[in-house]
Amino acid sequence: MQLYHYYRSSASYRVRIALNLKGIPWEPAPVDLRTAASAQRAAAFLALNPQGLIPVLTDGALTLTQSVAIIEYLEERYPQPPLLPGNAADRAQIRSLALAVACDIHPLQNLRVLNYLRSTFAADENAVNAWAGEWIGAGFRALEERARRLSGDGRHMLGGSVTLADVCLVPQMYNARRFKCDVGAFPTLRAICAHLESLPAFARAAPEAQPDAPRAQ
Ligand SMILES: N[C@@H](CCC(=O)N[C@@H](CS)C(=O)NCC(=O)O)C(=O)O
Repeated sequence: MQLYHYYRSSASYRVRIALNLKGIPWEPAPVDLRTAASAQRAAAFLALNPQGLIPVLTDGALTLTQSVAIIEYLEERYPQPPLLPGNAADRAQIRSLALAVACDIHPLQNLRVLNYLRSTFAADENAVNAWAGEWIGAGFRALEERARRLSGDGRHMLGGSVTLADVCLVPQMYNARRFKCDVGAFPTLRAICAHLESLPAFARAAPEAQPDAPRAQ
């Protein structure tokens, strides 16, 4: 399998975590999102994903977009370890936690949204960080409360094993730190992330562990 990704794309980070957790070998295909390259808008990439967004997973002749759909494909093809465990109600809760990140929090800090704020509303970096912090904060306040109720051990969003909800949380916490969001009010989410980030599958998926990440001089 080949994953078109960028080291600090949080949607890509989700898929890297899922691939690693399931022990699926994958080949990285870096797509440079920085303005000078804007490789996501090159014709060759748009042929893969007309949305001009990463991640894209190819598996033989199959091309898939949308990180959550990709992870559910992996879940069906490689059921162990399950990222959607339990009964129908558990799986609905897991999806609800994951989609709170993927549908409601993350899209508001996507590169094209932030670039629009910069170009159309002359937002400087402080304004961009304030925008991101507002929406991450609103989303995390609700997730903090839900994790307090649903986590079985204070180390996972729901129950006591890694699920799709955890796979989505960790990259979003990375984004929160990147945009200098104050995460002090979210002790449950921070404790869950501290545990997950210590797991090899998560550590190997981290932005700084990717070959396309800038190396310290
Ligand atoms: N809902 C999509 C979101 C994908 C997405 O927004 N990807 C970002 C990187 S995290 C991207 O490619 N941005 C490029 C741009 O905004 O031009 C998913 O979960 O895969």
